[in-house]
Amino acid sequence: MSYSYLFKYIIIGDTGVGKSCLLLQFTDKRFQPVHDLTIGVEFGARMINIDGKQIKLQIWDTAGQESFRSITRSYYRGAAGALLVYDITRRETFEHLTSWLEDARQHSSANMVIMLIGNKSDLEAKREVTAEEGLSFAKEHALVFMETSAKTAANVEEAFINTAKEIYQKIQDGIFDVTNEANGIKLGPQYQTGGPSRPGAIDSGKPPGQGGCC
Ligand SMILES: Nc1nc2c(ncn2[C@@H]2O[C@H](COP(=O)(O)OP(=O)(O)OP(=O)(O)O)[C@@H](O)[C@H]2O)c(=O)[nH]1
Ligand SMILES: [Mg+2]
Repeated sequence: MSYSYLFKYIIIGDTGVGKSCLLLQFTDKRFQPVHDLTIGVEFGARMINIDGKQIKLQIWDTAGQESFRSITRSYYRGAAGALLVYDITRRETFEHLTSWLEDARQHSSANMVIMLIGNKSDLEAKREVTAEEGLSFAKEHALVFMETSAKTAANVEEAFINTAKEIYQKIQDGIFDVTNEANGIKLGPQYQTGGPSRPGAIDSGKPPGQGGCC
C-alpha cells in the first residue's frame, strides 16, 4: 500500500513494563497476558492517517533487560520517535527513566520525538506512581506524556498517533530534514522519483503524487 511517509519508532523502557504488549495492541488489537521476554529487538508495522496522508509506522520493540542495552543503543539512531515506557505499578521502572532518557538523548538524532508512557493504567489498585508524577517528569524533560493500558487498549492508539502528529508537525515546520533517512523518516515511493511531486508539493493541498506502489 502506498504511503506519503514512513516514520521509524523505537520502544524503550525496563523489562516487563509492557512494551511488546503495547505494540501488539497497536498492530493486532490483541493482548498477551504472559510475559514473553523480548530477546534483542522485534519489529512491527502499521499504517495510519494524519491530515489525509498515509503514514507507515515501522516500530522497533527492544528488550528491556539490562544485558541487551548495548543492542538497543544501536537502534536509536535512525528513529524519528521513541516511546519511553514505565509501569505505573512498579516505582523502580519510573526511577530508571533518567537513565533511559540519557541513553536516548546520547544516541538518537537531536529532533527525535519522545513520548513518555505510564503503562498498566488498568491496575489502579496497584498503582505506585501517580499521573501527576509522570506529567511532572515529562514537563521537566520536555516530553509528551500519556498513561495507557495495553490490556484494555486505553490510549494506545493515541500514544502512537500523537507521536506521529508531533513528527509530522516538525516536518511541516521544517525542523526535520526528510531527505536524510538517518532522521528516521523516509519519503513514500511517490516522492522518490524526483520532479514536481517532491516534498515541496506536500503542502500544496493536492493528494500525494499518484503512481506510487507498495
Ligand atoms: N494489567 C496489565 N498488564 C500488562 C499491561 N501491559 C503488559 N502487561 C503484562 O506485563 C507483562 C510484561 O509485558 P511485555 O509487553 O512482555 O513487557 P516488555 O516491556 O516487552 O518486556 P521485555 O520484552 O522483557 O523488555 C506481561 O505479563 C503482560 O501481560 C497492561 O497494560 N495491563
Ligand atoms: Mg518485550
